[in-house]
Amino acid sequence: MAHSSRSHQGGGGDTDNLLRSHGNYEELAIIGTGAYGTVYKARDLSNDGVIVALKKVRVPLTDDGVPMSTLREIALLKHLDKYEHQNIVRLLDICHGQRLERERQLVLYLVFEHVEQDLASYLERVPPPGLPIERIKNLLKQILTGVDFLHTHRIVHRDLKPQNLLVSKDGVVKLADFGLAKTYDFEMRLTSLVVTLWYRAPEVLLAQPYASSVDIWSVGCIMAEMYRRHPLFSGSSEGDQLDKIFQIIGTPREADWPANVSINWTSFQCRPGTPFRYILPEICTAGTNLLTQMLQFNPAERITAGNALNHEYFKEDESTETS
Ligand code: 0RS
Repeated sequence: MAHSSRSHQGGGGDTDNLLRSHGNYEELAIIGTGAYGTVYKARDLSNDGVIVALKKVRVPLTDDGVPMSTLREIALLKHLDKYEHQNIVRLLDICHGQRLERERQLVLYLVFEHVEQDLASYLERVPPPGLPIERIKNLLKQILTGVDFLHTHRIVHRDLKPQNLLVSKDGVVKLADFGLAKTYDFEMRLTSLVVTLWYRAPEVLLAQPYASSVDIWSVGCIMAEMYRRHPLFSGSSEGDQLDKIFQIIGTPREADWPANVSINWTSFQCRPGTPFRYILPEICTAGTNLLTQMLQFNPAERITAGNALNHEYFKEDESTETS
């Protein structure tokens, strides 16, 4: 059973069919702590001391053991990894740690390839006058390629931001922090960690149902940030975040305001918006057009990742020479 690559498809109802009991990892440093748990830089002692990213997550146990939803998420992560997509961080292993019977929790170790840098520190280190336009385009294309892959497999990341977009030393962008443990919003509220609202789509801020279009909103915010080297919308609360969004994209019409939301449309000033070319003086016409299609208030009007990749913005460099 342990040798069958498809063993995780079988419905054993227990993690032992799915996971090795433990690996041999030496934790070197904490990379980050968040709602997801803790990510360590670690050494794989059973594999030549290779450096890995070790993510410790706690999953709740039910009377029947590990929840079916968790098993499905693990199977999905393992399935996705088989594609070896260049813009998705590799999942090397999943092991289980101790069962905390009293706390009704199981500790899982997700072992990922370690990537040197995140996009946030990459952008911070860019000297003035900022990234060359061609580099912005290349990074954006890679991000959209990764997002399109996730969406094709019906995964919504929900929390794309420069901190979980990793950049390898060869300049390859890899999406991290998706899948497992995204369902533990309950725990998230218990930990008093500050989560950034800056890349959140309006419908998420308004606690509306969401779809893959929330990721496109985040990519739009990240695109603008690559030009500006500052966040586009740096709100300090849900209301403040929406207000900052409307200063740029304009306040939506009352007819576009979703029903049954706790924040009233009337609590926002009516703003005309600010053209992107004032905020991003370097951006070209095609870039403005693409960004506008990503930052639509109405999620149904937002461009998809696949269509964004076919946008003229990515085809432009030849045509600009003919001026
Ligand atoms: C100052 C806040 C920032 O190799 C990094 C890696 C890094 C990884 C890696 C690989 C696979 C993850 C990380 C991962 C898993 C949740 C995650 C959440 C955020 C980011 C990655 C996650 N502090 C310093 C720079 N920084 C982010 C925190 C870095 C730098 C290098 N290599 N993660 N994060 N999955 N789960």
